[in-house]
Amino acid sequence: MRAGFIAVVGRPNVGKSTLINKLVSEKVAIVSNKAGTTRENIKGILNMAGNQYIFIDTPGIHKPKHLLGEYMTYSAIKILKDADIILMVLDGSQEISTGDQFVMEKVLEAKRTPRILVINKIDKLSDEKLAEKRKEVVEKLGEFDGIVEIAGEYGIGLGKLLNTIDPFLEEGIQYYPEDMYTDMPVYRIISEIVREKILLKTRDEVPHSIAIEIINVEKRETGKDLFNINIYVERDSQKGIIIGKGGKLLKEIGIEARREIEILLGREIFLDLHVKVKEDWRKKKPFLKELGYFDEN
Ligand SMILES: Nc1nc2c(ncn2[C@@H]2O[C@H](COP(=O)(O)OP(=O)(O)O)[C@@H](O)[C@H]2O)c(=O)[nH]1
Ligand SMILES: [Mg+2]
Repeated sequence: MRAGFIAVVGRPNVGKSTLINKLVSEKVAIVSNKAGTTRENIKGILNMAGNQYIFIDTPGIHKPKHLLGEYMTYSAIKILKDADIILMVLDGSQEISTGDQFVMEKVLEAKRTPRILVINKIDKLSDEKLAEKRKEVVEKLGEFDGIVEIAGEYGIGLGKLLNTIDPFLEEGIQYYPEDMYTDMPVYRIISEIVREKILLKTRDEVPHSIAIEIINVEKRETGKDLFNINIYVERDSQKGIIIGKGGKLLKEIGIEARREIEILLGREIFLDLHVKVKEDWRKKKPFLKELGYFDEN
């Protein structure tokens, strides 16, 4: 067996989580068009042709505005030191920005780690634009051990990406059993599914202000288990938005989340969602700790 830990980093929204889900053919990380969707490092494991690829999805590297943001950027940067291979992902349909250059600075700090640049979303690019992009990459970011063009969402270029990673895998190692595709505990995945359904239905500051906590699960010998879940927001007004007129939006969120959780668990459940206000929770250390969004370092 050959294996390696592959850190997948980049600015928010470039398509890191979409790529990893596609690579492992399972939804390990939630995806939305909102920056800040991924809040912690998540492993997606792919076993193929005697190779074990352990992809580590990371929060987008950005300038933090609160303690949660600090934790997110810190998590992404920290993993760069431990990875065997770094994939830096760009949104090919956008100009290379100071944000991408900031990510690159961090990548360069892991001096000896092989680094591969992934130009994503090429479905949005003409051939001419793509050629320009290749030039721009070398001018604005510097040298890589490989450059691969993909459209993660459509599974384009993934074989080429794996081939580019292969030479850097380490011989004689298997880190995880072959039937394991993530290290995320199932309750964490359930919380993330609920959060995703809210992200997809809200905008502005609301998506960033949400936290999910499973309060308890009532196991029932006969019938369906009951999941009691709290949705935290930062303001009263946000609570109103999530509940919606006559409770309409919260009901929709509940139905969509429940369907997906039932597929994950392979059985039917009851889902009881409650919206609670915790003022400015993203700035509060004890609450961040409780949610698992904290690292003493
Ligand atoms: N057109 C296009 N959109 C993509 C592609 N990959 C991801 N996206 C979209 O980009 C947005 C951000 O994706 P996500 O995976 O959450 O980005 P992340 O923040 O880097 O993890 C979502 O709306 C995706 O549907 C792609 O290959 N092509
Ligand atoms: Mg993500």
